[in-house]
Amino acid sequence: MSDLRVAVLGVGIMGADHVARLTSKISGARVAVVNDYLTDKAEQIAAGIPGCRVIADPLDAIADPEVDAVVLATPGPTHEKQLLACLEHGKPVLCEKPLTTDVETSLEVVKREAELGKRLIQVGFMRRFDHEYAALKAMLDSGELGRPLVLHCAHRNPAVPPSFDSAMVVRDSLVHEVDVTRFLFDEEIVSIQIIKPSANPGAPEGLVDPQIAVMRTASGKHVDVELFVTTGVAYEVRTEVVAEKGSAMIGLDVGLVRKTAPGNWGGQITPGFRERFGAAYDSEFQRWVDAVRSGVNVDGPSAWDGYAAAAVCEAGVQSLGSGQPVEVSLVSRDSIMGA
Ligand code: ISE
Repeated sequence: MSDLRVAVLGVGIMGADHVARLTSKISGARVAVVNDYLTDKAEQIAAGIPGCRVIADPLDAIADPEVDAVVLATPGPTHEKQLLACLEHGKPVLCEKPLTTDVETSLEVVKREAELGKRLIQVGFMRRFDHEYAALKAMLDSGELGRPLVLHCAHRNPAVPPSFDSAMVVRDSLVHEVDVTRFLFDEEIVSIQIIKPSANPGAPEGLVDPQIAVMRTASGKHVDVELFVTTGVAYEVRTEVVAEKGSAMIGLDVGLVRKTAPGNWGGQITPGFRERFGAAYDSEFQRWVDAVRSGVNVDGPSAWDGYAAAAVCEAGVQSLGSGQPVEVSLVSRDSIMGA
C-alpha cells in the first residue's frame, strides 16, 4: 500500500511539529504539501522534505489531486471553511482544536459531515491517546472502581503568550478537561460555573488567572478543574477520579527520582505540553494514518466531540462574565446522526 500523501496546513509551532512527526516518526505517510500564510516559513519547511511542495492557497492544497488527507494546524477562525472544503472533496482531516471558534459553525460542520454518511473529521484532542489517560479509561470501563462520582483536575501552564486572554483559559486550556470528562464518563456536561479566586499578582494585567471550573454531567457527576496558566513553574496536568470503590490518579510526573547529598531527593516536571503529550501526539497520528490508509472509519474524537466541547466552553465564557452557573445548550445528537 502506498504512503498516505498528507497536506499540513499551518506550519507554526504545532504544525511544524506535526510535519516533523509525520516525516520521521509515523509510518505509512509522508508530507506531500505544506501551506502557511507566511509563505517563507512554508518554503523553508518544504525545502527539508523530499518531494514536498508549497501550495499558497489552503483551499487549493485541500483540492489537490495528489493530496489524500489533510492536517489542519491553522488558526481556529479559518477552520470552518477548510473543514467544509475537506468534506466537499471527501478528504479525511485531522483538525487541531478548536473544531471551529463558535458553536453555530461547529454544529454546521457536524451536520454537513453527517449528511455524507461517512466520518472524515477527527479533532485533535490528543489526551485520549496518552497512555495514562488510556489506562484510567480502561480501569473505569472495567468496573473495578465501581461507579465514578467525582473528577478533580489541575491544569497548570508555566506561561502563556501575551495574546492569551481570560476567555482563552476556558476555550484553549479548559477545553481539554471538557473533552477528558466526556471521554472518561461517556456522557455530556450539562452545566458549568467559573469561579475566580484571588488573582496571581504575576499574571499579566487583565488576565483572570487562576480560574476554577465546576462542571456537572448529565448523570450528576461533579467535576472541578483548577486552571492556572501563569505559574512560572512548569507544565502540570493532574487528573483524579473518585469512585464508589476507590480512586485513581494520573499525571504525578514521577519519572526519575534523584537522591543526592546532603539528603535531597527530587525529579523533574515536564516543561510544556509538547513534551508532556509528545508520545500521545505520535500515537494519535499513527492511529489516524493507519485508519485512513486501511479505509476504516477514523475512531478518534469526532466532529460531535468538537461541537460538544465548543458548547461547554461557550457556557463557560458566559459564566466567566456573570460568575453564575450556566446551563450548556446542545442539540439532540440523535436528531443529527439518527438514533
Ligand atoms: C494549549 O493550546 C494546549 O492545547 C495545551 O495542551 C494547554 O495545556 C494550554 O493551556 C493551551 O494553551
